Amino acid sequence: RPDQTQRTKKMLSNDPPPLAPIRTSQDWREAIVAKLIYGVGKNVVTANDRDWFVALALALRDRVVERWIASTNKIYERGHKRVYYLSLEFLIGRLMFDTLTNLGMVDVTRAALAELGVDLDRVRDAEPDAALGNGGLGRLAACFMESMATLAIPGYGYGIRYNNGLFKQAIDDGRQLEFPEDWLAVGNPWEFERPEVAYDIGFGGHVEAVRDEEGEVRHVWHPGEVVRAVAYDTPVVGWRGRHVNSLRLWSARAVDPLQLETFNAGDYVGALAQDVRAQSISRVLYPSDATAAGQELRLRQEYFFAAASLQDMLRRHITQFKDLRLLPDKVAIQLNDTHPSIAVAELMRLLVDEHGLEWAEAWEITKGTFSYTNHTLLPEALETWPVPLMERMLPRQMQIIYLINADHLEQVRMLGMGSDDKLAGLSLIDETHGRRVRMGTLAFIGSHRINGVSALHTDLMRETVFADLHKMFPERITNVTNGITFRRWLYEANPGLTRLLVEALGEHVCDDPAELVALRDLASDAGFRNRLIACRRNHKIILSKWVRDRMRIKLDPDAMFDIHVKRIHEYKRQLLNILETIALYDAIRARPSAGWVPRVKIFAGKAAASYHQAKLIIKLINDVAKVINSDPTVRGLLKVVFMPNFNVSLAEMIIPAADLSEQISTAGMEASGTGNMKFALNGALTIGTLDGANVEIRDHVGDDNIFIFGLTAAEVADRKRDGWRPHHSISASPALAEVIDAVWSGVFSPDDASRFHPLVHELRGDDRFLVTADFESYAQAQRRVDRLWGDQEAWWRASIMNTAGMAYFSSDRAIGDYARNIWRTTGLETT
Ligand code: B1H
Repeated sequence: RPDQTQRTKKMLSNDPPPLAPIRTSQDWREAIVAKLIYGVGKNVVTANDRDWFVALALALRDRVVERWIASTNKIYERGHKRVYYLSLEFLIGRLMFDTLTNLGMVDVTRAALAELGVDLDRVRDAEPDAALGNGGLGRLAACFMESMATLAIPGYGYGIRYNNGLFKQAIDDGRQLEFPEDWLAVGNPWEFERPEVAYDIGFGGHVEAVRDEEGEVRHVWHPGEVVRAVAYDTPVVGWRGRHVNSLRLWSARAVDPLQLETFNAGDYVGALAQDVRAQSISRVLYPSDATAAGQELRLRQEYFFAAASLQDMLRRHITQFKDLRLLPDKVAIQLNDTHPSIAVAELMRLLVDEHGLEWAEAWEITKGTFSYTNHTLLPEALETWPVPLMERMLPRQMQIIYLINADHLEQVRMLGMGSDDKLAGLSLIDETHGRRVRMGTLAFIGSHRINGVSALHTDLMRETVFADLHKMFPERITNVTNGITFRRWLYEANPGLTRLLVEALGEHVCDDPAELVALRDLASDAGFRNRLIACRRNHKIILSKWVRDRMRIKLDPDAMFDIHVKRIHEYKRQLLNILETIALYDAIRARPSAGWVPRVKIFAGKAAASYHQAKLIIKLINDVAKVINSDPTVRGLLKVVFMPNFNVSLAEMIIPAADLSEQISTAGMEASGTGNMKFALNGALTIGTLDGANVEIRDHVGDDNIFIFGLTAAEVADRKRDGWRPHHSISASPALAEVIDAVWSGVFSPDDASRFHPLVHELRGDDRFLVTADFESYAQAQRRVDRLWGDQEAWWRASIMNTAGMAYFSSDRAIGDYARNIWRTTGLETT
């Protein structure tokens, strides 16, 4: 009875058997307890916080799965275009409150657990952070996944399921120590292993040219090594649970994990060696941020996940649409920086070698399908791979890159840009320091759109790194300013502020942040202000407790919380902040009763393990903290704290407690920044340079409500062109000169006077990040901050204007921009 089966299948696929609806906390409590017993194997008496976390996650996942299957079916049935977001990083953090919030189940869950004597906040803390990313780039990918689900855009994230995410940072005697992170140690209840979704990925070997029956040459790649990629899927729930997308992460293993003959011969380690080598690909996240990782294993990671993802999406496309020429209509692939850009060569290989398409047609399909986001112009972050390494590891892909380059350089000549120096700069092969493949150029010419991540950064892309490519393809570069998901960074991190916003503006503000502008009418409303103050104070107390319990430092919640949290990097200039902190310390000691604004300076962030200068900056901050925090003359006026192990969950606690947000990178170097948006959304005032998205934040919150200082990007470029020397800046600022002398002579390192000489050498020598040039302007901006703090009414008016102006920085807006201008698609209709 074929029709009958078809009908039954259809009925079931459209209508997955519904779970009992959750109407009351009792229903929900029973569902959770059932998971605790049958999913975790514990009872309510023996369960610990982690058991409750797993039980709740499994119960929630059931509620998500129905919607997930329905969403997936709908994508298929509508024949809708799919968006694939390829990223080596997804810095997700915890998922429990994302899911609860987006399903509207926070309150019912709190009540259900309370009936069992269990505290939801403790269960929340039992979830480990999924830290599969370094910093802004990885967190952006996570925000984008949530927004694609919210906008019901059929979006699939593809990445690597690292066993060990970003290292754990401990601070010992003021120094960073790194420990492996182990987020999977307690199991991951959100994911589904898909052992049946597995692809074989080749490496090395040789290429054979064979002639087919028609006399055409075909290229067959015979890899020397094959590694298997296995899929793990995590559902991503959008706001109000209307749509659910998939994050598919690949895990690596050997095709034959156990060499039985070797084992039987007694070589037990050798018998497993292939599996160890294969698994090393998905073992650990490279901990570099805004620098290229540059190791052979990293290239293996990049190819492994790009190749697996392409095979997966081509299989899905061919099953549904049969015709690869439809790829650009039905598939958009977004490359998150150059890290997945080997996919351009790999797609060409699949289309030409495996599916027999003509080269020219394959190239049009490739360009029509890919687009590429650039996240940094820092030269040390632009990926290039040595040609000999590529030839050895990916021989066919390297041939294809040469062929792409030949066509590309031919086009350069046709456009009359073929002078020798131009050709050398535009070539896919950089010949200046050994022969290396320029992955940025590959991503650029293989894409129909290339975007920067803020207006300034996109302008600089056109003027600097991609100037010649921009001349060749003047329509290709476009801007999509970054955004953040308000669900996590406002509703979940700051429920108090969210409640105030809902009471003031109506529930609808949660669905359409554009309505936040109406808050401007309340900027001078005393009642609203006082409730905001209470909410901020509450978060400052929570943060103070954390610092007291873990660091034994007492903070005054009535002091200004001045916060600088992000990766530690010279261009982000934590050094500028701590130098100005020392100057402030000197000034307070000189005139202790001059009416200083009490401040708490909070720092947090990780340095790449091999980045010595950044690690020394961490040590300096900690050494300065030790001196200042134990000096009775500044007690109650100044404290310095370096919070260890900054991560997504810590950010969720810190950001709502901030009065002042430090965004002080050297202009032209921070492509966008997204922390800047999170702070401003939560009502912190920004002290910042005209860099990255700070420029647009100023435009949206108004000049009077942000503290801008320092050289502009153009001025920085001028200084560098004219042969910048820090000498004049240092001698023009007695305060700065004194601070640098103090650091040099060991005032903060009496046990090792020369400890910070490398930092001072840099400041007095090249000062590549223009710390000394901006010092005075920064110090003056800090005194403007003090003055505004002195007028609390004015301060809180500015704070409200910040929250009110942030709608533009929602990742829903950013994803809307990508969908319209780059992916050429829309969301599915949801009801
Ligand atoms: C950003 C990176 C990055 N830009 C190389 N570049 C990496 C580069 O492992 N690597 O090799 C890892 C990360 N990350 C950041 O992206 C920018 O610095 C921020 O300004 C920006 O906000 C963020 C998101 O666009």
